[in-house]
Amino acid sequence: MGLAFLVWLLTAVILYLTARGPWWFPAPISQHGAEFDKHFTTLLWITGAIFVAAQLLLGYAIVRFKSRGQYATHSEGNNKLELLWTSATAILFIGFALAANGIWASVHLDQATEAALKIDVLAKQFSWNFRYPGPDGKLGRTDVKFINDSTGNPFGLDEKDPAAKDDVISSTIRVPVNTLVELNLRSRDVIHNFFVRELRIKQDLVPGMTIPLRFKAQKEGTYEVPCSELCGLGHHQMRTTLIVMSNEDFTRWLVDEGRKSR
Ligand SMILES: [Cu+2]
Repeated sequence: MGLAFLVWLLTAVILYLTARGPWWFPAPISQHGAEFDKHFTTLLWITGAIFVAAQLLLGYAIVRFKSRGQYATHSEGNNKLELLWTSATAILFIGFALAANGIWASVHLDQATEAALKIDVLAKQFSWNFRYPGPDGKLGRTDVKFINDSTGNPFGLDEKDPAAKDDVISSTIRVPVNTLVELNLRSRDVIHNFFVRELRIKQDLVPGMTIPLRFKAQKEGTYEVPCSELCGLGHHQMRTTLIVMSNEDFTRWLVDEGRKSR
């Protein structure tokens, strides 16, 4: 009886901490972030109900089949039951995956239906660099042979290209609120990861690949962007901020920065 009570008590404590615990996700700031959360909550309710039922039954089994001095009997198992719970688990998990597929695809696969603000993202040990097209709307030409961190040219911008002159390079990422943004993620050395909790976005940056990532931030504010792939000794320092600004503030910032870079 004592053991069964302990199992039930632990279940009650877990339920209480889940319902009242102070640790939870920060509020989402994007459309698909809210959808992800809805899916997660549904999933948690279903798996939570199964968990509680299993713990209640476990306690019941302890009480009901407590050793009363008899010998245990050998069981060959029950094929029908095995088949039932294996297929039920499989259907549940495949169902969960299919239900979330649409949200995942809208972030990673859907073509943009509206004009997106394009930002080049370059990760390297151990910093982030963001590049904006500037007032002309065009990203300038780059070449690896121009890459020079000491002169502030991590992207390798070709100074001779007129389109490159007004490109804005920043170590923080600033975006206008309620605007579709398309990042092109690249890495110069090893795998890094672009992670913004409030956007519910997490994407690897893989050397040799340009990976597009779209999002629309719906709330102004400052959010942390920690590199989320162990990338070397300085990994812990590799963090920056995402600043979601009003449209006017963003335009002003871009024009100001564009002037500075010329
Ligand atoms: Cu990194």
